Amino acid sequence: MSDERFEETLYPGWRQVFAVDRWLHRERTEHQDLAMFESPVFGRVLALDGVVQITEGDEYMYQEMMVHVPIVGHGAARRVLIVGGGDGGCLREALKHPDVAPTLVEIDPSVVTFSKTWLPAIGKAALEDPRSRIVIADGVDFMKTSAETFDVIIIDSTDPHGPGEVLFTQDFYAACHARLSERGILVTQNGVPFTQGQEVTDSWHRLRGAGFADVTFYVVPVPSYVGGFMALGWASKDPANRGFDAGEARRRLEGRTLDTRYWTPEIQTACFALPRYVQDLL
Ligand code: AG3
Repeated sequence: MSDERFEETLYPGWRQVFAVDRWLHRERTEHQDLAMFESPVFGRVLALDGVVQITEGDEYMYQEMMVHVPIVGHGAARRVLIVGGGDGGCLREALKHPDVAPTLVEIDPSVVTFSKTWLPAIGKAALEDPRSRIVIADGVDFMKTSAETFDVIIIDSTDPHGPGEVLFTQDFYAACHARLSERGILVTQNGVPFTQGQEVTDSWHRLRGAGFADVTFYVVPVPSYVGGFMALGWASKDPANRGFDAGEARRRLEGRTLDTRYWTPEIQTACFALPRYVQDLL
């Protein structure tokens, strides 16, 4: 092991430090600082503006929950939009549903290019799959100018600092609401409630303000995100998109088993059970 280190700079008073076996790429793109390295515990890691976005070791936990919970919740999703997620991981999960036609809208083409080169195991095949439509564009512009409708919209963003900030506004949530079909579902990356509770509270108010009938959060542990426990925002036009049991989740897959390492039909329902301190943020 070399003495190289990568220090995450998300919180002024709390640091996580990775030993770096090898630097793979580092660049200041037009939009953000991009760092890729190989670490002993997590394998390859992508950080944007000093914040870990994805690691080979634990990426499945986050990506599977961002994607399968809304798709299974909807039950008949065809048109799925992913905003951000240029690494292709969420796209890969969406493609596990044979009827889904996924569109990915990513603002930073460097994230797509360098993820294909340095994190091929995560999303290269998905990013090159003929079923995937990749659009390099600003997510807000796309949402406001597109005339398309989607059954599920997944906001796979960075935290609300820098380029990701606009993706946490009520205005943007309202634009998503307008692009969703009748029973549509929006899910959002909403931070770590222990350290970023205000983000959960703010998003809850804004998602409700944007007109969704059912707004809550669901949770997933992600070891490489400092604090370890993520809240994902859930905003749905139809309250019946959640609250069903594991048997119903199985029936919706019509005998297919999703090839997953975190998601299970039981977790589809269990993930909506919120610890008291998270409930208190709403
Ligand atoms: N984007 C979510 C990164 C969130 C990091 N935030 C944090 N640790 N508070 C991941 C992109 C993967 N497709």
